[in-house]
Amino acid sequence: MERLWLVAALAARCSAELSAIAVESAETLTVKKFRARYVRHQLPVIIRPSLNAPNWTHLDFKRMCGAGPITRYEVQPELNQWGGLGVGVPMELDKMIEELYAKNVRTYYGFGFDLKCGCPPFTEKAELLKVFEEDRYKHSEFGKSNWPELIVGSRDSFTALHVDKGMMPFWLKLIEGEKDFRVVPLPEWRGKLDGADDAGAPFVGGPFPSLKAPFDAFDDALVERRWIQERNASVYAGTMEAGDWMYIPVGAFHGAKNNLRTPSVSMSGNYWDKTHRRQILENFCEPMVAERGGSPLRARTMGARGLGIPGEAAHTTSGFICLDVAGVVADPTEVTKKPPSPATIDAVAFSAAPVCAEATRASKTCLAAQYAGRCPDRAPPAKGATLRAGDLDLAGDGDVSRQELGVFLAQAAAFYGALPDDASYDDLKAWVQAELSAIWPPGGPQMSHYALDRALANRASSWTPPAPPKKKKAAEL
Ligand SMILES: O=C(O)CCC(=O)C(=O)O
Repeated sequence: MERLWLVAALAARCSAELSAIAVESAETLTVKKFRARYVRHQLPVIIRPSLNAPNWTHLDFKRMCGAGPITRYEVQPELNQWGGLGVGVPMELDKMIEELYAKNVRTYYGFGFDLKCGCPPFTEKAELLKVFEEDRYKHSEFGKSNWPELIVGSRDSFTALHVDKGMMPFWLKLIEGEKDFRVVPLPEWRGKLDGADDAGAPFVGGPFPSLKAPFDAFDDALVERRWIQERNASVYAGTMEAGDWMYIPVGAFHGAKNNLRTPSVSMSGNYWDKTHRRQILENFCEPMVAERGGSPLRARTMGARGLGIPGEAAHTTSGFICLDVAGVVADPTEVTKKPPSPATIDAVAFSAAPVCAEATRASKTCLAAQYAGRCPDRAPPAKGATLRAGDLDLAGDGDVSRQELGVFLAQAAAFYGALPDDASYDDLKAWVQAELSAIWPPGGPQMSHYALDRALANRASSWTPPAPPKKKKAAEL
């Protein structure tokens, strides 16, 4: 009996190891297989293309993209901020690349360089992997505008484990260098590493997960003992070579460490497509509504403004992203054309039919000089403009898009009591889309502020509160 126990204990010990992140060939992994094996099971995967893919280096980026803006962070895990990084300092990309490749540089990370606007010579040639092409996030007024972004990291720099805003899935292509990834998928950490009543649990759970205290996820012996053996969680590890792509599923904790010998250059983007919709709604949006408490309709539609937090033009809220994911403010004209395949980043970023014809997020956020000749000239968005309650122009760029009007209508449904307090995202979608189509039909031309005011005033007269539930007759009681 004792011997049996010993064998079982030894087996448990041996199995308390990191799990390997699967590696798939880009040539054989179809979109269908990718969705069935990885998206559905919320598992990470490394996708490796054939050797004849173009070989870009940091020198190409220095030459092609020049002095565009990037933000430099020092790796400071002790601060326990997002990704274990300190305060960001604005820099020029070519200077940052020079600095990273010099000797004895500190552990720096550069984030946020907008490849779409800042580096057309690259995006016109670089292809986006087929499995990420149906991205809907790039159409959102409320997500990050710098899609895809260039990330550069010094030797031995790393990002501490974190979950991306709104639990958004994430892809990253390593262009130069080598990266080790550690990933804890959502089904592996929830209930095991985030216990609300468990003081020893390493993660804060819920819709806005984070590390409770700094923890070195690259110390494999520590992870194997504290998380895998003691808490029975599966933690995934994998090494990316130059050219590889990484997929990080909805709500997964992830972090990466750059090689000791060489700095790294990568491009990445948050994204979601129809196969992630339900996962985001169930794991992020609905728990966020529950956590905010009070009226579910207000929690679904208010964003920062309804909660009395002063909004900023540059500030985007997760609540607005949920309205987009749920299809409440989605514009059907933006998903009409699929890019030809294999598609360059440029073709994908500018694939929506009205991109150049009308104001859309991509054309609005690119500085006129950078996109001269392709899209209408536009002034850059006003920085730091403060939103007032009632403003429609959430992005603060001088235009009102159908998505922004959609948010306003969703909020009006709550203010005017046009929908019951417990209206679901689907109820909101039906009401907002009907109102949107009446005011500004899909594909219709940009409306002036005056025309919008008039149309809204007209519709508002029909926004009557739903009838209160009928009182039961005495006999029924
Ligand atoms: O390259 C890295 O360190 C990973 C970056 C990352 O995880 C992110 O941007 O969310």
